[in-house]
Amino acid sequence: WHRSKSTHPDVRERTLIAVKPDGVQRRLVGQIIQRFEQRGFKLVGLKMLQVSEDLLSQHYCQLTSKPFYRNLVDYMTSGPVVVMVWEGDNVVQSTRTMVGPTNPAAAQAGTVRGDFSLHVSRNVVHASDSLEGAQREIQLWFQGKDLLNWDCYDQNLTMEE
Ligand code: IDP
Repeated sequence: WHRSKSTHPDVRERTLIAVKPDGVQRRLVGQIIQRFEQRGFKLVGLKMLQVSEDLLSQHYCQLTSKPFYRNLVDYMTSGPVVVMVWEGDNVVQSTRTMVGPTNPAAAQAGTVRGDFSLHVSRNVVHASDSLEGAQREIQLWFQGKDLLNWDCYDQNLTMEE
């Protein structure tokens, strides 16, 4: 994405998506990535890691006093996660819709959680829930140098210039 070619002065909206340990163990990484790719969003960062409790407590800073927090930490540190940054118009809200509500019991078929999960404590995927949240989470999980500004050859077909 060359700024000189664009009428947009800044990089498009970005969000943080993570495949949680249950999704990685169940070999769902490819299918989850495919959904965001085929929608037309652009992948600008990707890594696999074993999450530290310290990172998690920052990521879930609003949840540390919840009764389920200890279980959440155990779940999220039970194995590797695959964390990604996706870019595109309205990407925060659109990917939240594609992921479905926090509790998979309420998730519609066709959403990631509605298709792949049953329980709130094993809901396969994380997606930032607001623009501010996305910016905070992206900074927490990625260094700026690990996010790429690149031209996707078909972007004139998927995005409005
Ligand atoms: P979100 O992941 O849809 O943004 P949050 O409310 O931020 O939802 O909760 C973060 C994560 O904490 C959820 O995805 C889920 O894994 C876990 N969680 C949320 N509420 C509960 C609960 O009531 N019991 C167990 N785990 C929960």
